[in-house]
Order: sequence, then structure tokens, then C-alpha cells
Amino acid sequence: MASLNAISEALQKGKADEVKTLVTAALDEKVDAKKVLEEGLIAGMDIIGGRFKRNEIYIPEVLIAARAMHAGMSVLEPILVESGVKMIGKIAIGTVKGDLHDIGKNLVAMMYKGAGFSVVDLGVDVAAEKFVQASDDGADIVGLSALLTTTMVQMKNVLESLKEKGSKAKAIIGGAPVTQNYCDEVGADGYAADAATAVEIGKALIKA
Ligand code: B1M
Repeated sequence: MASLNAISEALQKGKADEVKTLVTAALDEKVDAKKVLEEGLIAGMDIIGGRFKRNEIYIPEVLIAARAMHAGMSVLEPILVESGVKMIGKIAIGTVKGDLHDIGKNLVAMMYKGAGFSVVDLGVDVAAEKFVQASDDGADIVGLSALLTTTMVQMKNVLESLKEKGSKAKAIIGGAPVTQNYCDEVGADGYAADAATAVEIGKALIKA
């Protein structure tokens, strides 16, 4: 029998083909798709997130694990959708207007996917209206990334627009120049210095 632990282990090692094979085998053995997601894929990605946060592994290992997560999800997703399994929340994430850096934003998006969120990637150079639209479209969280001190100020505009339109989405900000002080100053709901923390904060915010 394909073990859920084996799926988690293969994911952590970034073995995409093996993850796909093990997920398929588990489903063939009638293991519940939600259990495969939570106790196999998400469990593995949680471990990767923790190790990344403790600087035990680095960006390439995270990206390789995320690729393995995608491979597993490609088998699971249609079944989860069919059986109506709810994702734990929805985040719309983008890099703010004027800023084209997307490596960190993509990493945060992957971590959220790994944690069982539905992720809408708004891309780079995203105008405030697009974040507002994403909130109107049902995002529980809007995630704003900025890598330039010159574009970081756009975060304030986005937060003001969200507030003006009465958005109920929680706003999380991050990126190299962003700090907790800046977060407090502009009134975002949360700040994270790295992708794993961004997910922890997102989970806590939607529970609150
Ligand atoms: Co640019 N760049 N860049 N660049 N670039 C920086 C950011 C810079 C610090 C380099 C430097 O001068 N030392 C500097 C900014 C200086 C400043 O403003 N303080 C800079 C500059 C000046 C520029 C240009 C203006 C250069 C020019 O054209 N003269 C230009 C601007 C273009 C634009 O955006 N309009 C530019 C362009 C580029 C490239 C296109 C060449 C390329 C981007 C490619 C891409 O992203 N597809 C690039 C790169 C690669 C960098 C560096 C080298 C690396 C950034 C990166 O990807 N880091 C960067 C120097 C550096 O950081 N060492 C630099 C890895 C990534 C995983 O980290 O994005 O910080 P990071 O994400 C982390 C956390 O910050 C956090 O989690 C991630 C993972 O743990 N995080 C979040 C990120 N977003 C989050 C959101 C959250 C929560 C956490 O919640 C939603």
C-alpha cells in the first residue's frame, strides 16, 4: 500500500515523478483524496516550509519541492474539485505597480498552494484596482509583494483603495525592503519576512 508518509518524503526530496506515482497509487487504493492532500502533500510542504525558515535549506530546494507538489496536485486536483473539497482559503497575490520582481512572490504563492489555499496569481506591476477586484471576487487574503523602495509606497495606495471600497479581505505585505514597522505604518493586517511565515500569518488571519 502506498503510504502517505512516502508521498511526503518524496515531495521533500523533490522527486516529482515519484510523488505522481505514489499519489496515483494511493487513489487507486481508495485512499481519500483529501487525506492524500493533507497527510501527504501538505504535510511534506509544511516540513519544507519549516526547514526553509530555519535556513536548513535554500530557495532551489524549495522550488524543487514545489515542483513535486505541483506534480502531485495535477493528479489530485480534478478529484478534489469533483468531490467538492473546499480549499482552506483563497489568496490573490501580486507584485505592486511599477515592480517587476516576481521570484519571492512566486515562492510565497507556491507555499500557499502547498498549504491548501486556492491561489490567484495577479502577476507583476499590479495596479491597486486589480487587488480591489480580486477582493470583490472573493479572495480572503490579498498578498502584496515589493522589492524596490520606490514601489513599496504603492502598498499604501493599495491598502487605501481596499479600505475605501470596504474590502473584507485581509492584507499581507512582504518583500526585501518591507518591515514590520512599515506594515504598522500603512495599516496592513500582516507582514512576513519569508514565504513560510507568510503562510502562517495567512492561516492565523483567516481563523481570527
Ligand atoms: Co532587481 N533590485 N532591479 N532585478 N533585484 C533588487 C531588489 C536590488 C536590492 C538590487 C540591488 O541594488 N542590490 C535593487 C533594489 C534597491 C532598492 O530599491 N532598495 C534592485 C533594482 C534597483 C532593480 C532595478 C531598478 C535595476 C535597474 O534596472 N536599474 C530593476 C527594476 C525593475 C522593476 O521592477 N521595475 C531591477 C530588475 C531586476 C531583474 C529583472 C533583473 C531581476 C528580477 C527578475 C524577477 O524577479 N523575475 C532582479 C533581481 C533578480 C534582483 C535581486 C538580485 C534578487 C531578488 C530576488 O528575486 N530575491 C535583488 C537583490 C537581492 O535581493 N539580493 C534585486 C530572491 C527572492 C526569493 O527574495 O523577493 O526578497 P525576495 O522574497 C522573499 C521575501 O522578501 C519574502 O518571501 C520571499 C522568500 O522567502 N517575500 C514576501 C517576498 N514577497 C512577499 C510577499 C509576502 C510575504 C513575504 O506577502 C504577500
